[in-house]
Amino acid sequence: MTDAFYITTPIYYVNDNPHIGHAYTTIACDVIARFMRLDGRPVRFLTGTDEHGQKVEKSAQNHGEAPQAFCNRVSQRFRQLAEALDISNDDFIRTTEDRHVRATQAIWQRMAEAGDIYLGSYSGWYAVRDEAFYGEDELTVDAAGNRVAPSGAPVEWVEEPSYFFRLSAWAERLLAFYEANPGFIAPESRRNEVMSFVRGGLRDLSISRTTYKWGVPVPGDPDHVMYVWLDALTNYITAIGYPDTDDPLYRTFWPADLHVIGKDILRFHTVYWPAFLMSAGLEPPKRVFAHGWWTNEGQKISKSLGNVIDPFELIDTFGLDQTRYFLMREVPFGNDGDFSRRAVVMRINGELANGFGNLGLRTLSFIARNCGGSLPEPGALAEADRQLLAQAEACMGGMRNAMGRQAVHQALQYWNDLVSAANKYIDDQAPWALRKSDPGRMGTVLWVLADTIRQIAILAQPFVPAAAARQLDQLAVPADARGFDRIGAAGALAGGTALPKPEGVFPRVELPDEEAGAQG
Ligand code: ME8
Repeated sequence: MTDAFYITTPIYYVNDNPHIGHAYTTIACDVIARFMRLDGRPVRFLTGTDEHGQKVEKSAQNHGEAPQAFCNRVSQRFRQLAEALDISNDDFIRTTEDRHVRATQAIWQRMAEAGDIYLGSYSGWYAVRDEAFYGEDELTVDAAGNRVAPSGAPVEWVEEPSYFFRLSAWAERLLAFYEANPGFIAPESRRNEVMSFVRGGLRDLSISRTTYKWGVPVPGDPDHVMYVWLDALTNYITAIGYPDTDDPLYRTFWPADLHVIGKDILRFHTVYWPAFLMSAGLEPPKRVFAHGWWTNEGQKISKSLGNVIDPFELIDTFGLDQTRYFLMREVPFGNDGDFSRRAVVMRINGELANGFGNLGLRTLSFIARNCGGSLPEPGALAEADRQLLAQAEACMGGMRNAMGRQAVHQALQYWNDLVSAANKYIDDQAPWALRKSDPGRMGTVLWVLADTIRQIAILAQPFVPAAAARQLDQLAVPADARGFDRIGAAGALAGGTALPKPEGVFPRVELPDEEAGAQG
């Protein structure tokens, strides 16, 4: 099936509770997955938790819990987050599941059979927080005089027997792969970053550890556990049936269409992962998109600063659709962004309440009051009517193109332009003035508006699923007529349809007084 679409989030470490960064990546993937489904594509959407490695083991110890019990508990929080965000994932993978241990040992064996794994000993720097090895030349010294990784994570010296993956032998093949697949790494700036890193030469990669136990045992040498990143990356194929490459899911969905990740884990996904796969005789994914990082009111988010944003609290404060919309709209996908409560309120009031919400409410209330609660029959269309309806159809094309490039913010820009055009159309056509002078024309204007709102709501579904559904309910659009194939004349509303009592779908929100005062 050529139009099948497989999209994944990173699997999240269970060392700590979910925060806004996790919610962001997951929402972005959900928006893209919903979009593709509405566009008629068979979609597989995967998320889950990364449960092995030293970082998780230490965290379990700090909590005084056995590692598996600890993982069960924190993994459950990530599931709850997915539910609270109304995420439409098809599967939720945990790396401590049997299916995953099998897949990870199988890929190891394929890589070993290919001659890419050898036993040696590692001595060098390791950052537990990043679960990453670093060369001396990559380290810097922090304000307190300690050596730190480029991410700022503390490093420790490690010396132990280790299996290695012959990554050095893959540099040329990786570069050839990037050249042949210009869309593999996005955005473009990230592609350049990765290519220059690989051009600089690659060292062989340590892929097993002997100084802790919380991992997948290396086949044939249980003194070693696998490096957590080899284990973690393999989740993307475990979940579609690997090592059974004849599994219908594997056959339909591999290679993955899109791994969405944060910019912090680019190297693992665009250097190690395709090399592991090619070594094992498997195809690399089609695309890896790295998004940026959020700061909180201008400050880096960190536990020590105490400014971690709890996504559950955001949903309670602003509402789920509002939170989803803000995160997707505020920042061009791929760039860093700043979270501020004031900015959330401005987006909600400006675009959701005054823009989309008000458009539906003013149109449908007018119909309820003046047309006996049913949709008027349209007469002949005027130029302005045709223009607005044409813009709705063009909006679909623009959004499809943008979403295909993960330009999520741009898709929402097209959508907002359509909302603005519809609001302007009401003011220009002034149906209230036509009520006495030309009721036939008034009916046509209201029908054009209602059918435009229908299309706006259909297009809004991936982003604000609950509010879009309420708006479509108010237009009496049946559940099976809400796909993107109904954009344009194919789904046009029938005149005479009885409409339910209109209600607003997005109330305005206010900042608590002291915050508004302090900042305004
Ligand atoms: O890295 N802004 O897991 P993790 C935006 N287990 N996104 C952020 C963010 C921020 N401030 N902080 C985190 C891991 N993220 C590995 C992945 S995949 C095979 C294994 C998001 O729990 C972003 O998507 O540290 C980042 O890539 C992810 O959380 C890291 O989550």
